[in-house]
Amino acid sequence: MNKICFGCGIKLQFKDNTKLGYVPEEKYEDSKYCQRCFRLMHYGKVASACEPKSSEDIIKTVNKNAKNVVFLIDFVNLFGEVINLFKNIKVPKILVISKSDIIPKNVSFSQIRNYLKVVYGIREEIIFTSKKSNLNTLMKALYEMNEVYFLGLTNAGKSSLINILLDNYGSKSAKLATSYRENTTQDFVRIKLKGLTIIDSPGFLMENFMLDKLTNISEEIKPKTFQNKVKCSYKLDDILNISIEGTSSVVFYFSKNIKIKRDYKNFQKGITFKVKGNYDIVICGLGFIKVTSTVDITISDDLMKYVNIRPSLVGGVYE
Ligand SMILES: Nc1nc2c(ncn2[C@@H]2O[C@H](COP(=O)(O)OP(=O)(O)OP(=O)(O)O)[C@@H](O)[C@H]2O)c(=O)[nH]1
Ligand SMILES: [Mg+2]
Repeated sequence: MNKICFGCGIKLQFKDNTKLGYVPEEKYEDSKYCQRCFRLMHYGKVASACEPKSSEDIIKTVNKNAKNVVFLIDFVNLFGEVINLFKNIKVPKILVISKSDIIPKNVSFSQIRNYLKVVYGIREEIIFTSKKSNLNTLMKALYEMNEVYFLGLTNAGKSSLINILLDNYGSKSAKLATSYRENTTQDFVRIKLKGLTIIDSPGFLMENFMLDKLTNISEEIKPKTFQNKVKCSYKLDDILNISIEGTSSVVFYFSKNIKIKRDYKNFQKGITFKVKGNYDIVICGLGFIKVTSTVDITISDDLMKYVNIRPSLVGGVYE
């Protein structure tokens, strides 16, 4: 009989310890988890992941098999490319803005909701949740369904949210594997929660997506504002260096672990482009920078793939 790892959804096997799903033969019968998930859950260690499922494959499977979808996006990853993944799901769906605890206090949920409707034309129900809040509202929506797929970018918090739902409304023992690394869940995992079946999914991976321990945002974002008058460069630890020319307020929305240093002498070389006032420069997976007036931005060539421009999410004209 095939056994599936409850942590990541991959088929358990004891033939090859370099492949996914490996568990030592003597442990095979009793194991619920592959060695990778066991180590991840107990020691925070993880072997490098295998070839991940492509976004197209995930969407194809879901559009073919799913009856309902809960799609998670966290606050720092609300931009066109991710919204398009949501739009490609053709079955009844709800948008969940996950990790709502990282949203700065000066940004209201209704502001974000309104923005998503006006800028991206989202008509579906939008629910804000975190590991600690608003689970009842989500649960109420889930009880209307028999079966639901949880989808979203890698690291959006799908498995964590399912674990919390299990904790609060069902079994306390079983746990899905979670981590700040990408591609923690490797395949679909079916979970029973009372009369409901939840299917955890491997996250969508984007090539242009920054993810590491430092950039993982674990608490409320505290925006940092600078008044830009002359040309300056802003160095975000060793992750990002960006030069800004023009008179504008510049507000950084990043993890508080990332230190920002302004420099008036050493400018960034690379690609220069104009950003209009009340637009955001989104650095995928990391955070975003809001400018209130038109500025010239310079960023190194190799970091350009992480950049997305969007109408300002915070305090724009959509409030
Ligand atoms: N601040 C905050 N962090 C969260 C929340 N939920 C999850 N996280 C963190 O986000 C990271 C990713 O969580 P996972 O549940 O593994 O994400 P996933 O969507 O299942 O990721 P994949 O399996 O790779 O697709 C972990 O470091 C979690 O601790 C939340 O509500 N608030
Ligand atoms: Mg997961």
